[in-house]
Amino acid sequence: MDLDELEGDDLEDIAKKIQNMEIRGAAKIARAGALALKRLVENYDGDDVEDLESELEKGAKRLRSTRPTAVSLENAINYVMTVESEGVEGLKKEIVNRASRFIEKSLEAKDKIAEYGGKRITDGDVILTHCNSSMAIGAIKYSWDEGKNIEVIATESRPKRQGYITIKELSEYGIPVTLIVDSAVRYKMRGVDKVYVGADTVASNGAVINKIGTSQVALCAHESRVPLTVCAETYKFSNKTTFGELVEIEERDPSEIVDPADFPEVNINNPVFDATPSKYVDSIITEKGVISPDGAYRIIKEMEE
Ligand code: RUB
Repeated sequence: MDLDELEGDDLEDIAKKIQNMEIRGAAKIARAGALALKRLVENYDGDDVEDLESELEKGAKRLRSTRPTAVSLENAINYVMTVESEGVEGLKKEIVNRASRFIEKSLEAKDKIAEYGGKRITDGDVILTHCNSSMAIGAIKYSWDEGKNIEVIATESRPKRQGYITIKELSEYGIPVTLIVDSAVRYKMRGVDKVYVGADTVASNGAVINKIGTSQVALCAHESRVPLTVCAETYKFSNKTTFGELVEIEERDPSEIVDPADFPEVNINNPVFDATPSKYVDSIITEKGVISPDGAYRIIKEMEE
């Protein structure tokens, strides 16, 4: 679902769509979070600035509760809420401007990452991707547009099968794409030249938090000496991890895997993200340039300035 399909939605409508994954992918949920705050102030018809500030805090809290792993959402909210205006009208205007600016910056970052990531793909490459990352797909499409003859292997990405979105998007673009189940990754890795994935969060130690299974893909890539590239905007880098906070891994409902009623005696776990240590990451493509995972701390410090 794209942002232009959220016409008429208020903050709560958008929060629900993020939570139930109608809106998904770390970049899109960040932009949707910014849009939700914009909608909140646009819909506010009171004249009490303290009341508006408290509504904004409540709205931000609600948005933060939807998908806890993606720091992109947290950073989007913080960006929009960093305001100085005092009156109701000034505050509303500033929130609207900052939300629009965040959305714009996010889309600009996507274009830059597509370009930098696309240039690093070479003619004849077979690229494996996991889940559905708009940033990784942007880079793949860029290389295709440059006339490179590439092929993509896409994992199914259980349990929600975001791989179906990836294969639909790439095949409609004309790019040859093969779907595999997640457990076929190691078997297929021998024929792969590069792995391209996205990220929900990048930690200060360069670890990358992305869709569950990414760390297994990374291990297989490492074993076969296939470089793993992460496409991630700088607002996916987590300042909090610098100070020792761990990234919360979202656990979703077991019914996304099977009907728990069919297995009443069994625990069913559905963690939906995992962390890939930096040693398995070759490079991270940001809108500011291509960095090694060791550069994550510097990016975070630059963001603070
Ligand atoms: C999506 C996922 C994506 C990242 C990056 O998980 O793990 O790889 O969010 O996506 P989910 P993007 O489907 O659970 O949201 O590059 O589009 O930000």
